[in-house]
Amino acid sequence: MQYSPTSIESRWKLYWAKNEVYKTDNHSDKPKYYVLDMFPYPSGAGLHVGHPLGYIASDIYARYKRLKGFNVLHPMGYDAFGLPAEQYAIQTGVHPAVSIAENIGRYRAQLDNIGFSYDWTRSVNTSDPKYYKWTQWIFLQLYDHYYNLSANKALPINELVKDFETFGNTNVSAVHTQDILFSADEWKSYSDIEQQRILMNYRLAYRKVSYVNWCEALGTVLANDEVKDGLSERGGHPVEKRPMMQWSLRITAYAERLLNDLDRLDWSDALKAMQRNWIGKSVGAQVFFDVVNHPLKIEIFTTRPDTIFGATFMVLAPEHDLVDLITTSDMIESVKNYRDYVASRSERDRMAEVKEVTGVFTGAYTKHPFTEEHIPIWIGEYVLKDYGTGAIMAVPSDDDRDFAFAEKFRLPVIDVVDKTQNPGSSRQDKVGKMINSSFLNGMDVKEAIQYMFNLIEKEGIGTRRTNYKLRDANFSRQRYWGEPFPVLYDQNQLITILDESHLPVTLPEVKDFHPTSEGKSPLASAKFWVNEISGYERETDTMPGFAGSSWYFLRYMDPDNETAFASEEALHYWKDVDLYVGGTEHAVGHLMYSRFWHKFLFDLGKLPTDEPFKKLINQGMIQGVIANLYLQKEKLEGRHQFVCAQLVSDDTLDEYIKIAVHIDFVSDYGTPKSYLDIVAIENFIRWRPEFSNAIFKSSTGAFDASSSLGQPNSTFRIYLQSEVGKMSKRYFNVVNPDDVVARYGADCFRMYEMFLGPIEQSKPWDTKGIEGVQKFLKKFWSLFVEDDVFCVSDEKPTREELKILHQTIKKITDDIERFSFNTAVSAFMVCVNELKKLNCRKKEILEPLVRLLAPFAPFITEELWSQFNKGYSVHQSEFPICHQEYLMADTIEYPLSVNGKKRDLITLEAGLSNADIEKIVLENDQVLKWLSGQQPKKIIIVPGRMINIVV
Ligand code: ANZ
Repeated sequence: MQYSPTSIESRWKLYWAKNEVYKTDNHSDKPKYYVLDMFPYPSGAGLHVGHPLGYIASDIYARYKRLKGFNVLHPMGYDAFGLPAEQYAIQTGVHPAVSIAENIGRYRAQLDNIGFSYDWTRSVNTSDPKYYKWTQWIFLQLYDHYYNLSANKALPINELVKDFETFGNTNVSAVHTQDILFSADEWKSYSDIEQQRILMNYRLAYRKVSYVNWCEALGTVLANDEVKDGLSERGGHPVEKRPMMQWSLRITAYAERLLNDLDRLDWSDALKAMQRNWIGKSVGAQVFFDVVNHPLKIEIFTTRPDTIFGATFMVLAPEHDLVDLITTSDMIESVKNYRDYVASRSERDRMAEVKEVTGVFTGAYTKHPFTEEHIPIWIGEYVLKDYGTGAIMAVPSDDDRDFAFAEKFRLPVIDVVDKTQNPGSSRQDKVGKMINSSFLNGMDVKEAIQYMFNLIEKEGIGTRRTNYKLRDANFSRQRYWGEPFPVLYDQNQLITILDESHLPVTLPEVKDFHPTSEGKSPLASAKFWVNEISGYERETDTMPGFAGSSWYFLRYMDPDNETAFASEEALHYWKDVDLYVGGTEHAVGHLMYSRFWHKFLFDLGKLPTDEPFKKLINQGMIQGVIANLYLQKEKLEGRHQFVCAQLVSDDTLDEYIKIAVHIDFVSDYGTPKSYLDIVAIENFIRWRPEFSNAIFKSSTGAFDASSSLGQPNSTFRIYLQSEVGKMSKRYFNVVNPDDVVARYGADCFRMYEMFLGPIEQSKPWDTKGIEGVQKFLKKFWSLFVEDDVFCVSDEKPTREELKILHQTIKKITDDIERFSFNTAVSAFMVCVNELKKLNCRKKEILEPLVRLLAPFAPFITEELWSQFNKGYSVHQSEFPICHQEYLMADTIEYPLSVNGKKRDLITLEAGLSNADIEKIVLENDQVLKWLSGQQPKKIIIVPGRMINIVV
């Protein structure tokens, strides 16, 4: 029997599948444990070696927990709706369902290749109508509920309607968008359309006109987290703000619970901080300022009411409704121009730290509520329309942005906090004593803040108010490849919601996947589908990518259920995810939306827990080496690019464009940070023909690639440099796990990925060390097999061998519990080396060792285990237990005393009985000397510590 990973792997893959070794039952006496991976979007590119990093870690843990006697749920599925398949459909006409099915096939093969212990019978695909039926169902529940603040949970909208019918809404305590007060009679007098409009203010899924991120090139609206620096994350296309009627989810209703419940989660501090910042709670007050010569009031939001005597100007968001009403005639022109300028800027640009300070004066003034002084009202882009009240009192002495504004427009600054006692404190720090502030003078800042909150409410000039940065989530996309909404509109735009019996509303076939020119989804052109139900039109938007991924972890609990998203029994058995492993890129989007949906379903009484993911680990990224060619940007008479031969020093790199090249290209033609010669240039052009018209130039002359291919000329060289960065198709640095597995075996691949470093860290892929892991596996094999024969003996192990085994069991158990897999791999290496040195072939040592390694290297261990003829899989065995007694040293050095006085040191074998020790002691020369023939009265032995002879 030879160690051949390929044949071992194919045999056991079949065996596992045939014998359903990883199938998990919903009925078990064992305690449950749920290990979840963030499911992938099955892209055309397939998996690269970076993707399985987290999957391997979670698989080790799942296997470990199974061996520890848990009933482990460890599923995998596909987040299959989304843009790339649709873009591909637009380009090629291939239906997204077809390309996705193909990609899923490839992903499945790649995952199987790595030996994951998923229960594939539970797999989900979010684009499968059997799955999205329930995504649509959850949407209907959101539509049918509102958030009641007294109950602090979601309640049926019908109950709210009943309240409206009996009391109006004056006493309703519910999260809502707009304040419109009405009595019961007024409510009853409203038309259906009016009532619908009012209820939209309360529903958890609702429609409103909102400014959305419109991306012309992609023809769709993007979520905030899909936009980076004013460009679409996918494709880097410009994004502008546009008003559109959209579905939204009222996640803001859950802001406080999403914030508070973070404390209960076993997540990293960094991740929790990201969620806290995203929610962005701030406690402040709304204060009203009268507008001079107007019956109007400006409502501002401030967290620093203590600084009110330092407010020297007001700033409104340029889009603020009052701007038109207060702007004086001489300022209309400049205000209009400024507003046009701001409309072209993204929210992110406006918030950016380093930027030019901009703004204009409206010509109007407010009256300070305490000093009655007149304060000029400006508009400025740094004040955002959608935060707080969209208006601020500016206090340049204590706020950096206000200060920059005051400096630029020469507005006065009044110091109101004496910071002299707190050297080094910044403008924003809330430390010091109040000055120039009338009745606040002498108070500490924190004291003054509280004093002002009370005073503002007492004087009736404002109210305390908590604000969140969190925004309701846009829930509409103008795309084909997403869940259709179960929503109909009649001629009056009155909404009818399809009930559960009409679900799923499936995607119709369309010929053209392009969004329509009015920015509607391709579904709008499927007229037969849109008008299928007479008298109504269907909603043609589809749901965003996060819809399907916000609850998939619940579906795995009961994936084939046709009458519910999962049975009550399954939900109560599995409860929540015990361990979730995934990338930090989902820190706010997916993880926030999933928590929101989970809490909502909990409010409905459907779930036994109100948080989905108890423990969460973010694996780092496996990076690639990006090799770049530098081509000079210069042009010759409108002709092509040059490639320069001169040495490029780091500070002249700006003049060059970088072109990522395949790493093989680099290693064949020179190492990074060197030059490529003419042969390399020719090969480069063969590989990237789009550069075949380039002129390659050196200090001595030019080389026209198109006409001179093949002419050797060693003076022409291309500059090369490398860096560590993302592994991505676009950098030509992708390593396919299939290739690594084919060469080294899946066990080696798994252990090598773990060996690369701590799981949370990012690290470059580098195959240098992989041979070390391969050697380890061969050595491990050779403990069991000599000259192709399995030769494990029944001989009793020595203390030393037992110690090596049990030390390793202890170390591996601790490491797995701490998710420290790289140190575990090293510990295995040390253990095997030591046993090899002792030439240990004993079953009592090697059999537990196989079970210990099984989570890490499932194939080789299964093969060796089969030689012990147990009749079941090693993955259905038990994890070995460390016995403390074997951990002790082999020998112990005892101080030997006579009548309490130390007379000698003796070294004894560990584990001797007291009788054995007495016998040895009484033969000791020193003892014999001190006894001088007498019999000892007593021999006191403290095991492992000391021996005393009383004479
Ligand atoms: C006066 C003041 C004095 C403020 C001072 C700060 C420091 P957080 O903590 O982030 O909630 N603000 C309010 N609404 C704004 C908007 N729509 N756009 C831009 N800025 C806005 O910040 C609250 C503070 O941010 C508020 O308190 C307000 O400025 C500003 F020494 O009021 B402050």
